[in-house]
Amino acid sequence: MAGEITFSMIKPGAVRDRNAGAILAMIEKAGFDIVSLKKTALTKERAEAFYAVHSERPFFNDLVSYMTSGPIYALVLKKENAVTDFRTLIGATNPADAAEGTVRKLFANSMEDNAVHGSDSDENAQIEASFFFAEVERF
Ligand code: IDP
Ligand code: MG
Repeated sequence: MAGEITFSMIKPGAVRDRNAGAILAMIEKAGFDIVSLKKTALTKERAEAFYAVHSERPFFNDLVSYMTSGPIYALVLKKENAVTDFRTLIGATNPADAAEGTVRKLFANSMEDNAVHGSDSDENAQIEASFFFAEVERF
C-alpha cells in the first residue's frame, strides 16, 4: 500500500555515541513498526551508490567517508504516512534548524553527522529498503 513504509539508517556517529537504542525507542514511541533491522556497514562503493543523487554536491566525498566510518543500523519502518511522519520525527537536515524534540535536534552533531537518514518519497523508500533487505527479511 502506498505510503506505508519508509527506510532509515542510524548513521555511524549516532552508533558511535551509543544513541542507537534511544533513537529506536523514539521510533517505536512515535508509532512506527520495525519491519526490518540490521547492524551493518557501507563500503565506499555502496555509500557512493546509495547517495548517487548527491554525487555532484561539494559535500559528497566527505559524506561518503563519514558514512563508511563505522557501522550503521538499517531499518525498514511501517506506519500510515511513513515517509512524511518520519521526516517530521527526525527534523531538518541541519540540526541547527531542527525542531525541539526531534531526533536530529537531540542527537545530531553537525549537518553531516546528523544521526539518521530518512527516505524522501514513497518511491525512494522502496528503492532504499531493497538496497539493504530482501523481501523475505520484511516482517
Ligand atoms: P536529508 O538526509 O535530510 O534527506 P539530503 O539533502 O538528502 O538531506 O542530504 C543527505 C545527507 O548529506 C544529509 O543527511 C547530511 O548527512 C549530508 N549533507 C547534506 N547537506 C550537507 C552539507 O551542506 N554539508 C555536509 N553534509 C551535508
Ligand atoms: Mg535526502
